[in-house]
Amino acid sequence: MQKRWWQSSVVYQIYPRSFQDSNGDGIGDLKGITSRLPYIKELGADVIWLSPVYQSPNDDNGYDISDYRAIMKEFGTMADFDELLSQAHRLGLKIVMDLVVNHTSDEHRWFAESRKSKDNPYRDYYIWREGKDGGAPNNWGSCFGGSAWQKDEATGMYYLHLFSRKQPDLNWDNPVVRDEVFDMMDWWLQKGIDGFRMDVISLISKPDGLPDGEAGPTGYASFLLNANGPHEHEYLREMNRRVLSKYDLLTVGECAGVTLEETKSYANLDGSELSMVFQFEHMDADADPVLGRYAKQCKDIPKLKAILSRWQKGLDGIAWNSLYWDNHDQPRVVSRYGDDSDEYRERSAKMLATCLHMMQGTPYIYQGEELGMTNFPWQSISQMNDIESLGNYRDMLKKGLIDEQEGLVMLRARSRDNARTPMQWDAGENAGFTTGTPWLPVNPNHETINAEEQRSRADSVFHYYQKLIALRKQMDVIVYGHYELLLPEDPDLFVYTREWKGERLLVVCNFSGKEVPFERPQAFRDARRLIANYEEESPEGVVRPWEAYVLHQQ
Ligand code: TEU
Ligand code: CA
Repeated sequence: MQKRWWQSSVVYQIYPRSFQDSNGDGIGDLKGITSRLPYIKELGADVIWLSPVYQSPNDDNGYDISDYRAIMKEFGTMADFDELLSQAHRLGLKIVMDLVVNHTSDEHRWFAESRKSKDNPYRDYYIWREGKDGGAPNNWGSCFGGSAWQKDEATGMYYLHLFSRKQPDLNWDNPVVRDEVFDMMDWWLQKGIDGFRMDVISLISKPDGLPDGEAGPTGYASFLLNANGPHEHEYLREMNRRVLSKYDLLTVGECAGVTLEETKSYANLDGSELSMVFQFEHMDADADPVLGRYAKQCKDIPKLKAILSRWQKGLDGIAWNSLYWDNHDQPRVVSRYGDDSDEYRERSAKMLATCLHMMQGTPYIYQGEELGMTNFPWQSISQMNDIESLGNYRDMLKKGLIDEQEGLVMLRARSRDNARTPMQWDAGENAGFTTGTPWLPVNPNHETINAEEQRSRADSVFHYYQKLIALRKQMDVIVYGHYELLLPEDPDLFVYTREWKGERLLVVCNFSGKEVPFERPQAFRDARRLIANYEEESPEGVVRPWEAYVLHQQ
């Protein structure tokens, strides 16, 4: 198998709005990111994924782009971007940009033209349909609540928006749209960026005839109808042929609704489409089957183990996995699957990191995950910003699926805002994120959870991530080893092995705060400890609360 650089890389995701403010306006920016590159270098990550920095009215915090070749004013200038890119490359860090081309902002000039008239040259850049029975063309719901269709007064027709009404979907069936997108991608690649994370790329080919979907109680269900459409792989292979194949890139497709089988095409090691995908099955493992992700948590460790194991074994030797718990859309994993109390927060954060980073695939670290940052203690919905959380809250309230108190409990656990509170750099004012008023409140626990404190303490979560990253750089068995799950039915222990050319690892993770019985397999009786989140060796026959360790057998 030909080895690719991104198979042994570790990616650090930055949400620019919340990473580092440099001019005191309370909003993160490019100069702030540049000032923090040495921190990322020290952690050991070698690729940075930048969430969108393009011109945007920020209806969805930059995932609604009004000019793909300009930098959002709040983030700085194109000169600031060029400086960030050259500083990153000087430090040996690669930059992967966020490509958002399933939709644009409604303030993009293409849409401003398209909505003017039915015969405008840009009309077919977007998806317009006549209404049906006095309403929307079909029953699709937006991922952000409400209908996926917006009636436009100028022509009396409806346009499709799987996300907010300010994010009209592009019509990928129009070859001119594909030309425009590929041209823009090449423009960025010519500047020297190192790849793309492709936003909801699994939704670009809509189902023929746009048929009604399963009218699930929330929009999320019908929006997923669009995943892996009839021309999906045709368009990605065209993108690969015309653009990607001319460079040596990391490309990761964010693929809502993608299956393991489909991923063997999306992320095939033959390089015909993308390097890898973000799949969502493990992210939906604790979602309510009816109310979706914005519902009471239904944590089920055997289910989580089965899903991740299926992907580990299913892609081995055929395609490539991404590995992630956190990103800007997910609640903080230490609050979701760990224990964010003072007693066990660091221990469980290290356990979760061990579980993920010892798997086959490219690991992604979301800003603050390396510190064990937690969800925010929201007191009221009015503190929140996220269009998806608030849209689903209003939708479910209106449909009588929840009451206000249930809604607050739900959003406190699941809102995307949990990932978007400012990065916690130090114990000082606003955690060192800004000298101004932060656009979203800083977590009060920054006084104890912050980068400065952890960089100075050898047994911190930060230094534990540093060790995991260093091990990946040294050991092929971590990068390429074959995966086997042990104890599939155990409700608390996640135990698996990796094997590569005679080297073997045993990875033991306790997803509970209990002491759990465990007999070490004979084959690892005299193996050495590679990394562990308890100083002392494990007592015989048990695994301690939130314990993680890895044994290495040459
Ligand atoms: O997210 C796509 C997507 O599937 C989201 O609906 C995600 O699954 C959900 O937020 C999880 O609750 C991408 C971006 O990551 C997200 O920030 C944008 O809001 C969305 O696309 C539209 O661009
Ligand atoms: Ca700023």
